[in-house]
Amino acid sequence: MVIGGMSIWVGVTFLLIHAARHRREAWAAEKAGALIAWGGVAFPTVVLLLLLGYAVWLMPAIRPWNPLAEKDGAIEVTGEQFWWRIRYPAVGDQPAFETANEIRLPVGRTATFSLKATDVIHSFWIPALGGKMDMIPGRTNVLTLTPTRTGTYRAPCAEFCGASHAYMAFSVVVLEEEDYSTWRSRLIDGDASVADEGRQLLQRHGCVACHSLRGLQIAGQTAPDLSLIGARLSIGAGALANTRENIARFIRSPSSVKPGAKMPAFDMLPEDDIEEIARYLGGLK
Ligand code: HEC
Ligand SMILES: [Cu+2]
Repeated sequence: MVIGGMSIWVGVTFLLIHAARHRREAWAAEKAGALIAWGGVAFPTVVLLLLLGYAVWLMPAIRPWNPLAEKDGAIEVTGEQFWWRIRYPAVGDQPAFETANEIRLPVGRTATFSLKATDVIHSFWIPALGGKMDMIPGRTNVLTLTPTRTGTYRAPCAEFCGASHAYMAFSVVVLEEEDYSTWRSRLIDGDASVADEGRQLLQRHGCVACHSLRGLQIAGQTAPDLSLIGARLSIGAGALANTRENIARFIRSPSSVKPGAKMPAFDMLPEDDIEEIARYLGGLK
């Protein structure tokens, strides 16, 4: 772009100097007509057709030709005010499972996402990995990406969606195949082995009315799944670093961290209970 821009600039500057130094003489109508036809019609048509051809050639890599056919194996991502519901499909004998606010992918394999929204329009965008696509209530959009390098990438919501739009992001962790399978199995097995005080507090204080946690009998459907939340890079969809103090802070007053967050404040709980829950959740990794 710099080279292209500079050449045009140099060309125009020379034309300007040339025009300023020479006496203007009238152009023959025929010569002027030819200039308009070549410079104003033929040249842009050829350039635009070439660019269009290039874009059409790139398109299959961004969007499958038949999105509906690919939906079955897709990772379903649903935008909610102000967090991301993520459902992984069943693969072989491994069942489907749900998580939130973090997507992990194996490197070098094409991932298909089916994108939805429940309330307002959000937008799915992992700048480091490729295309951006709207998430529209009542519609399913399909996007494919192929991560080629391991690493951690940030993905902000790219469509203004309400008061905490700026606090709605998820992380994408691209892993080697082996690490990815380990993570997947751990998430599927859930936290069933951890049975202690913290888990009982989640039930006693009604957190499970909204939240799910694999291994618990009751599983709420309206809030982020909390399984292995201690292993995530952030809490509150990128709003805070994942530390126990921050988990406690979020529980006490979600809306002072994220204005308009759809979780009630729990600052009336005994401080010991909040600390215990934060310790428990932070330890789920
Ligand atoms: C009325 C439903 C509701 C109840 C009850 C509720 N939550 Fe939430 N919770 C939410 C919603 C909605 C979010 C997502 C907020 C956001 O990020 O915008 C959330 C987010 C969270 C998060 C951050 C999750 C993440 O993925 O980063 C934690 C931790 C959490 N809640 C803990 C609790 C605890 C502990 C309790 C019980 C004391 C509780 N919640 C009760 C609805 C609820
Ligand atoms: Cu959003």
